[in-house]
Parts: sequence; C-alpha cells; structure tokens
Amino acid sequence: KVWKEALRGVDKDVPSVTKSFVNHVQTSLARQAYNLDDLGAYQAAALSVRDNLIVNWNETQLNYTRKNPKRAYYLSLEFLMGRTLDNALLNLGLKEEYRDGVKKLGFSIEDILDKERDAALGNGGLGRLAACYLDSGSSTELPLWGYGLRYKYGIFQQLISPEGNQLEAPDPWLENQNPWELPRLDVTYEVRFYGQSERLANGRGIWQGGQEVVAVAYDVMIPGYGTKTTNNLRLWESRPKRGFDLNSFNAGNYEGAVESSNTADAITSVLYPNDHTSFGKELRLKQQYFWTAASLADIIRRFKQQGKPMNQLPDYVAIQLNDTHPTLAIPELMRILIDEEDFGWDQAWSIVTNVFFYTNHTVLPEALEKWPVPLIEHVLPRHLQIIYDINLFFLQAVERKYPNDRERLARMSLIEEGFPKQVRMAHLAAVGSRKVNGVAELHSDLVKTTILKDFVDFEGVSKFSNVTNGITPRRWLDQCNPELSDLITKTLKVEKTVWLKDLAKLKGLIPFAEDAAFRKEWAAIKQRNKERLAHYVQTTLGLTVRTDAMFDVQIKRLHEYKRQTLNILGVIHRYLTLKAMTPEEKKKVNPRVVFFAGKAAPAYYIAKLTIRLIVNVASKINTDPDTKDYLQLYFLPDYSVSLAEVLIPASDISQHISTAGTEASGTSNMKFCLNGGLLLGTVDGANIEIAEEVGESNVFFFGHLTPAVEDLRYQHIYHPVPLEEKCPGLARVIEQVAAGLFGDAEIYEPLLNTIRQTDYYLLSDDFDSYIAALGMVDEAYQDQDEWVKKSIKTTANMGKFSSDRAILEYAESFWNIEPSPVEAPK
Ligand code: 26R
Repeated sequence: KVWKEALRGVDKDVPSVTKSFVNHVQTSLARQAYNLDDLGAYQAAALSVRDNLIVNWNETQLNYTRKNPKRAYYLSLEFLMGRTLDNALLNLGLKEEYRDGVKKLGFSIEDILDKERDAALGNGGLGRLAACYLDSGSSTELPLWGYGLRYKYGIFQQLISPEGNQLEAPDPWLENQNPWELPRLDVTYEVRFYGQSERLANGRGIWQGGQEVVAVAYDVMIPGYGTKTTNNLRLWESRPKRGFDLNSFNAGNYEGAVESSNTADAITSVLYPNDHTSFGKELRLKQQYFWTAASLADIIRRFKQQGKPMNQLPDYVAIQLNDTHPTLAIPELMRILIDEEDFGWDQAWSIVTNVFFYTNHTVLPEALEKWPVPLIEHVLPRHLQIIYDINLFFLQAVERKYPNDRERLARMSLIEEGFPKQVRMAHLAAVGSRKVNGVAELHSDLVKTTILKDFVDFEGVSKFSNVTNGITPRRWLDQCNPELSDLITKTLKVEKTVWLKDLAKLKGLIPFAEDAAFRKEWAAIKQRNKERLAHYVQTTLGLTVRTDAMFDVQIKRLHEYKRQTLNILGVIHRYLTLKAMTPEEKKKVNPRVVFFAGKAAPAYYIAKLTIRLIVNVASKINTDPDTKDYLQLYFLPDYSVSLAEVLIPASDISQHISTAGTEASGTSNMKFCLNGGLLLGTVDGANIEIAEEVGESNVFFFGHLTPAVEDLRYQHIYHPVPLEEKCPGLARVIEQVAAGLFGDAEIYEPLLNTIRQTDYYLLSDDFDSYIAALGMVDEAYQDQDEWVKKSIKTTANMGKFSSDRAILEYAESFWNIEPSPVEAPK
C-alpha cells in the first residue's frame, strides 16, 4: 500500500522510460540517440529519473509547508554520498524498467551506472554516516533536511607511484555537470567576516564593516525507499558579493577587484582532507561560519514564514551538530536572538539550549577542535564576545556548585589558557546543546568518563546518551550485493520492500544455516562476488588475483590508531613463516589474499610511510615463487564509496583492529557483517555490539581491553622492556624491514621507531594475540561448512545496525519529531 502511494505519478513501464530517455537525449543533451556513448546515456537516464524525483521533492516540501511539523536539520561539513543513479532507481522502484528500457536502446545498465562519478564530499566515517542518515530519514518519512557545503573539489584522488608514494590529485567532480542538484539562484544569504563589533550598554552588539560574501543554495534530492518522501540536502556555494568590486575596478585596481572575487570563491572550493588532526586554518574557520550562518538564516526564515514568535523555535526546529564542526551555530543563534531579535540573554540562551544537539565522533585528543582566540577575534569579533559571555555565565554557575575549585574551572572553561588562548569547541557544543551523544555504547561511556566527565558531574548524566551508528541496508546490501539480496528475499518469503525496511526480519535466515543446499547457494554468491572483485583488479590494475583463497580486507582511512601497521607486520610475519616451511607443510596452508585500501591525510607522514611499506611488501611477496601461491597482497588505490561497494561483498574476513578505546564506532564493520563477512577485531567501538548481536563465537576478538590501555602506556614510558624481550615475533619482523628485505631500509625508520619507542598504539602489546587470532581464522576457514554457517548467522543477526533504527532513535529521544507522510493532493 505504501509503495502504491509512493509510485503515484511515476510512469512505471518500459515504453515511458524509453520515451523519456530519448526525449532527454534530444532536448536536454541536444544529441542524437543513434550516436550516443555510455556517458551520454548515463546523463539521459539520470535526467529522466530526476524528473520523478523533482515531482516527489515538490510534493514533499508542499506537505511540510501545509502540515508544519517540527523539523530536524542535520548540519554536517561532510556528506559522502557516492553515486546516486542506482539508489534513485531502487528507491523509485524503477530498476527493472530502466534495465529493460536502456537495453532496448542498445545499452547495458551496468555500463551506464559505471559512468557516474562519486560525490565524495567527505573524508570517511562521519561523512558516510551523514549520507546513510539522510537515506533513512526519507525512508522513514521524517521531516529531516541536511545542510552542508558544495565543495568544488571533493576528497582528493589518490595515486600511488611505483615506489609506493601517495600522490594527491584534485577531484573536479562537477566537471561533467551534476544532474542531481538543483541550483536555487534565488535562495541567497549574505555572510559577514572581519569588521568591528561594538557592545551597547543593553548587552546588544553591533557588528559592521569587514567583508561580505554571498551563499547560494544548491538542493540535492534525497529519495526514500518506497516512499513519496523526498527530503532535501541543501549545499551552499560561496560567491563574491558583486562579482567584481566595481569601485576598485573603476579606480584602475583591476587586480584588487579580481582578488576580492577570488577570496569569496575560495570558501567552498575544497574539502579539507584531514580527519583526526585539526590545523587551525583561517579558511577552514571561514567555511564553518559561512555554512552555519547561511543554514541558520535559512532555517529561521522558513520558521518565520509560519508566523510564529521566535520563542517557539524549539517547538518547530531541532538542529543536530555532526561533531563540533558546526558549533559556531551556537554563538551565531545567540547573536541573531540578541542583536537582531531583541531578546535578553537568559531567554536567548534558553532557546539555544533547546534547539541544538551534539554528536561526538572521536575521543582522540588531536581530533578535538580548538580555535585560537586571536583568529576568532579577527574573523568573527562579535562571536568571540558572545563566546566569552557564555563562558562567564557558565563558569559562574560552576563556581556556585563547586565553590573555590579553581582547577575544575580551568578544566571546564570554554577557553584553554596558553599562547595563544584557544576556544574548546567540544565544551562549547556540550554547554550549548540539549543532548550530547556518542556513536556506540563503549564510545558514549568514554565520552562521559573522559573528555566530558566534569560536564556530566555538573549537569547530570541524563543529558548524555548513546545512539549506536547504523548503515542503510539499501545501498549496503541490496545495491552492492544484489544476488545475496535476492537469495534472502527468496528464502524469507518476504518481499524485499518489507525486510529492507525492517531489518530484524533477517533473523528468519537463522534456521537456514543448517540447510546444506542453502549454504551452497550462500557460498556460491560469495564466490561470485570475489570474482567480481578480481575482475575489477584485473581491469583497473592489470593484476591477476586468485579467487580460490580467503579474502582478507582492511579498508579505511590510514591512521596509526586504526593500526594498518599491525596488519602489514602480520602479513610479513606470515610471509616469513611461509618461507621457513617445507613444501609438505605448505600444502596444508590455506591461501590468503590480503587487500588494503584507504587514503592518508596529505601531511600525515607516518600514514604515508605505511602505504609505502604495504606497496613494497606486495611487490616482493606477490612475485616470490616460494610463497605467491599462498599469500598475495594488494593495495587498491583511490578508495571510495563505489570501491567499497565492490570490496565489501567479496570479503571473507575483514579487519577492525584499532587500539581498544580509540575507534568511536566504525561503520564498515557493520557493512561487512551484513554481507556475511566475518569480523576480526579488537574489543572496540561497535565491534562489541556486533559481537553481542551475532554471538561471540562468530567473531574473532583479540587484544587488550580499554581499561588496560592507560596502564600499558604508562609502562611503556616508565618501565620500558626491549622489544626483543617483550615481543620477539614482532621484533623479528621489524628487523627484517629495517634490514631492507622490502627495499628502502632507512626510509621506514620513522615508522618503525613509532613502535620501538613509545608505541602509543600498543602494537607490541597486541601483536601476539593478533597473530593467534589470525591463526584461529585460518583454522575456522578450513571447515567450510562451519564457516558458511557463521557467515549466515552473522548476516541474520545484523538487524540492529540499520540506520533506520538509528535515525528513529534520534527522532524520538532527541528531536521529538514524527514521520510526516506525503498525502495525495485533494
Ligand atoms: C577536526 C577535524 C580535523 C576533523 C576531525 C575528525 C575532521 C574530521 C574528523 C572525522 C572524525 C570525526 C570521524 O570521521 N570519526 C568517525 O566517525 C564515524 C561515524 O560516527 C565513526 O564510525 C568512526 O569510528 C569515527 O572515527
């Protein structure tokens, strides 16, 4: 019934599809249908699908305007959307019609889909999570909009030189124009930077002068799965206020005039490619303010159109802050309420603290944003005054509760003392929000007991909670693994339109783990997915991957805390072990293919060295006749959402091996397990909850637990034990690298020293149990029947990790919003 309503007005038949396709070829593209390449066919297909989205988008917005429900806004500096066409076809229920339609016209749908470029406006987990949440928001019919930036360049393209160096190339993703966005050249706001702020006696401020730039809206349509609801992702582009500054132009200052135009454009020119280390760059601060100011202005204008007084804002608007990146929205809303709407401080503060919600995504100290006070003072003088006022009133309240506790005041202050002083954005976000959450149980506990402990003591624990992350099963099962999806539908005897929205239904697969015929089908699909990956490697890199081996995958941003180094040293350990075996012994060894992919932040030297080591180990061992039949290693360049969609369904085992307590959640762990890949990991992030769901006997855990980490680090510094003594296996591996077994001996010294010296991420503490866990994986894989049973049970128990569940938790327990289904016009 829901689907019928969703498809109202959609021409769901092959003749309509081909007609619309040909029409777009001839009119929108001004080309001839008989002389069209795959790229042209992609564009025509996209434009014709888009026609349906536009109708739904309009109806959705009209529905909201009529019913005026409370709305939620997801502010994220990153949205890692990937490709859109296949997802739009799926959500509109048009996949079969387009497959047949383009075939009639001489095209293959796979080839057409493959022409689309990823929209890669994000670094990793945080950005992809935002994309999954938008999909789930529309699929559960929630009034949820996203706000972000329309970067001209997404995350850089990664190239790997023959020596194994990462090179970065720009990603001009908008080059062959983007059919999925609607420019709204009439939706614009002016955003001010610099200038002077004057304080009036009544507490109000006047901010003037400086430079103004214009924010222009681009709307990206977000269809729901089988729903009419098509929400909006509004991305801002920066433009100079008047093209050229005509005054300087007339005064003969041509260069100055052009320059003003350049600086405005620069704000949305490029996504910052570093995650987990912030550099305090002025342009990044300007991005954050530009985006929050434009988004808030837009939200407030929409609210005001309903004719309600501003003090009712929290009844109609909830704003989720995706990490601290949009925290300037807090002083910005204070500025609007006090300076422009005439509110007193207390009333303004009560509105603000009922509108905002803050999600923390990491507890790593280097990833916690801090902005130098002089920089904020220069760029946003009025906001600095407001931040100081917030801090003053806040610390006065702390002082009342804990008199004469100066150390506590210093710890909790929004301002960190030092040269320069810095604003602690996580403190500002926590103080200014209604609720604060982490992204998995363990992580939320760590937020409460470490970085925000004083705030829990002061404000009470009820403000702090957990929403475990989720992933959309549409993209991360049905789209990326269509054969498995079909088998599940056939087996459950439940339409996929039902189980893809109620993922707990997967539990119905559990009994089939005991069914030999079903296991055979299940295993055959995994095998074909491995062949699909091998085909990808063959056609893109020209390398031949053997598909009769276990596929072992670690794909994520390169970072010391994620410990790709542990993995590669484990591979070397395996290689050395194989080298020492007799031919007889080797016969018992199960072949393994290890895949890595991931980008390193351009300035992250140690991460780049890790890539280099992986690449050079690969070239050595893949050509060693003694071992190449038992161990292969690949580093796949330019990891992306689309590459993940090929890698994940092909994995037998995937690695999520962060030092305990460092990975907030992880979300690819969920994607692998949903696709029947088993998990090898530490007791960290969402790995823990995955094990709770699928059963500990179906995951491979190793390593020290979170409570031990602090003490182990202390030992490293105050009671160091030589590596040879502490962990001879690891010492042997490191020796070989240092001796030049993989070339470039000296080059790896800085990387090896991170382990020999402080070993902050505890490789030497976890290495032995890691190697033991790898051995257990090998052993379990020998018994294919048992392995496939584990695989089936894993998928069957992953229902909890649907992002539909997660977004509904946000909606119910934080935002207090409800589904608002689109009704047929009367
Ligand atoms: C300050 C700036 C340099 C910056 C820091 C950190 C920019 C971007 C980040 C990315 C962080 C916040 C991130 O992506 N965290 C990841 O969020 C995922 C979604 O919640 C988690 O699954 C994952 O564990 C976490 O690392």
